[in-house]
Amino acid sequence: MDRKISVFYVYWMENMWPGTWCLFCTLKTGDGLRRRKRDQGITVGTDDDEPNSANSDIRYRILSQTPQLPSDNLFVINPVTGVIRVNDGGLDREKYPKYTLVVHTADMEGEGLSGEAKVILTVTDSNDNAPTFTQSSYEATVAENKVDAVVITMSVIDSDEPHSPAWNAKFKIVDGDPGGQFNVTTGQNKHDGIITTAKGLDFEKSSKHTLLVAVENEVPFATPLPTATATVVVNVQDVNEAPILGL
Ligand SMILES: [Ca+2]
Ligand SMILES: [Ca+2]
Ligand SMILES: [Ca+2]
Ligand SMILES: [Ca+2]
Repeated sequence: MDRKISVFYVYWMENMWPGTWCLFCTLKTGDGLRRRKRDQGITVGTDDDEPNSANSDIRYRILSQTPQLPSDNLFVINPVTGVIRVNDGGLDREKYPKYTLVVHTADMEGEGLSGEAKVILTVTDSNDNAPTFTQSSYEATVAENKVDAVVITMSVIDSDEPHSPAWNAKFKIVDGDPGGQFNVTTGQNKHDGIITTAKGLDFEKSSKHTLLVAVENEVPFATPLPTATATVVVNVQDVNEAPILGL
C-alpha cells in the first residue's frame, strides 16, 4: 500500500441529484495529472501489490467533509470501488463553492496498511439565479423627434458566475411599445440594459410612454425561476417645431 497522501480534484455541477457522478475527476500523482473518465467516478488509493490478492483488496471510507454544510453527508463512497457520488441534494456553488474530503484507504479488506487521500471538490455553476433589476421602476425624459437617443440605462444583479452566459443579461420590452418606438440592448459589460429611441417620438401624439422591460440570461434558467421586470416611464419633452406651412 502506498502511504502517500494523494490529492484528487473533482468538479461537480451544483443542484445535481443524489446518485450522480462527478463531471470529471483528475488524479494527482507523482508523475503528473491524469484525467479520469466521468463514468469511472473517482477511485482513490493506489496499491502496487498483486491484483486480486488480500493485500490489494482496498476498502475506502470518508473520514471528513469540510465544510459540513448544508449537511455533513453530502457525499458517499463505495467502500469497495472507491467511487464517490453525491449522496444528498444541496450542492450550491453560490453558498459553498468548494469541499475537501479526507478519504481513508486500507488494504487487507480494510484491516491492513492504511493511507489517506484528499479530494478537493469544486462545485461548478449552473444558471439557478435569475437576474434582477436594481430598481423596480425608472423614469426618464427624452426630447421628441430624436432617433437613437439614449433614454435610460438600467442595471441588474445576478449571483451566478460573473461574465458567464448564466450571468450575462438579455433584455426585452414586453409591454407598452406597440409602435416599436423603442429599442433595448445590452451594454458592453453584459449587465446593463440600454433603452434608446428607435423612431422620433411625437410629444403632440403621446407625451408619456410606460414600458415594461424583462431580463433573462443568455442561457435558459436551470431551475424554474420567475423572470424579473421593471417599469420605465418615458416622458417626452416638447420641442418647439416650426409651423407647417399650408395648414
Ligand atoms: Ca446555486
Ligand atoms: Ca449558480
Ligand atoms: Ca443567472
Ligand atoms: Ca412639439
